[in-house]
Amino acid sequence: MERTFLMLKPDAVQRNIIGRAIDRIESTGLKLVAMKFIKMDMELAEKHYGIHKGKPFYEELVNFITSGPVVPMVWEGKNAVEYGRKLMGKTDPQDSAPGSIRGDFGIDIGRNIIHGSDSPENAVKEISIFFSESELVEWDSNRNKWLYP
Ligand code: DAT
Ligand code: MG
Repeated sequence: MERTFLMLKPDAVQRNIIGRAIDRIESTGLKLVAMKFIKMDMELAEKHYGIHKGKPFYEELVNFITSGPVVPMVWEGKNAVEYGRKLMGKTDPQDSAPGSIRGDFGIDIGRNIIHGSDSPENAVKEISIFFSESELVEWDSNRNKWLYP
């Protein structure tokens, strides 16, 4: 089973979208492994978004992500990284299909509700930035036998 890192951004928290976004993720069959409610500081933001340093939107991005609380999460399941990206939609909500989180709740690329890992390698990195090994909860979901043959 694969793990992905998903994080609700400050706009999702401020607009009271936390519950509805998590409902979509949880309903698919992905299993929650870890979750926090935190305000990121600039050091954490620069670690998380370091790969975008130098891009024209970088300053706005790190200022935005530190502007209020976020909900970092780890979810586990079949093909979790790619499936997570599908649930989120495209980077720009304007390009995101209706039914996706960004497509249904966003309108501007600079306020796109949710972050999600783009590869299994980056998922491992991002999970380790936000969570210690002991915060990743091992548990058996009783619904798994109805989700997987
Ligand atoms: P994603 O979040 O879909 O993985 P990304 O990693 O390319 O997209 O960029 C990280 C975030 O930066 C993205 O969620 C929103 C912001 N961003 C990306 N491209 C942008 C652009 N052209 N203008 C403004 N913000 C942008
Ligand atoms: Mg990305």
